[in-house]
Amino acid sequence: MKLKFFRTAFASLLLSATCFVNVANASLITQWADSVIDYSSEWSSTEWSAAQVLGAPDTFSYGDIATSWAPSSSDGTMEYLTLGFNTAVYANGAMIRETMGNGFVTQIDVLDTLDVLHTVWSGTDTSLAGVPFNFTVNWTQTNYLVKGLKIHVSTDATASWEEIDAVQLSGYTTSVPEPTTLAIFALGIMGLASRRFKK
Ligand SMILES: [Ca+2]
Ligand SMILES: [Ca+2]
Repeated sequence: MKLKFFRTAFASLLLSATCFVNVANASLITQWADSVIDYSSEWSSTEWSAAQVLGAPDTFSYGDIATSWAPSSSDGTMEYLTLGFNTAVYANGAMIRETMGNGFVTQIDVLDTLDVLHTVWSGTDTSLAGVPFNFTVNWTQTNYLVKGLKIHVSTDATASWEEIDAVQLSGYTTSVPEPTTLAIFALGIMGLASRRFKK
């Protein structure tokens, strides 16, 4: 009886320690886009270029401002930007800073390290109009590493230009174990523990 109690307590302690280590290792990082991989169009190669979305925000007012990307057409087209990030992560969210014609994102794909695109969100972009707005989307953490984002834009969202100042990716540097994985791991530890006590 006493041994059984001790065994269970020992196993629980080990499992708690394991969970703690896993959570501690899985640090959430957020990063700004670091490179332009591809784009449908850009207003020019300097002002309103695709490269204007790189790095931290630098468009601090709402309006037609050259430090944001604008496609070559203000209406009637479907556009996209594919952006790279310095550190590949198990991604769980993105933030797109809209600074003109807000409400234009139609779909977000993540680009994995084997260059395969996966759609993680599509729907209605509910960004507030008239102010720089951080459109934030979250999804279930990917079980593969993500190195880029493809953002789909409809220029028919508003009668004005549609413009993006900056894009952020969030995710974990290590894969967070799923509950089933943890349960199997716990069973393994209990098995090991009971074998040790039987000797
Ligand atoms: Ca438009
Ligand atoms: Ca910018």
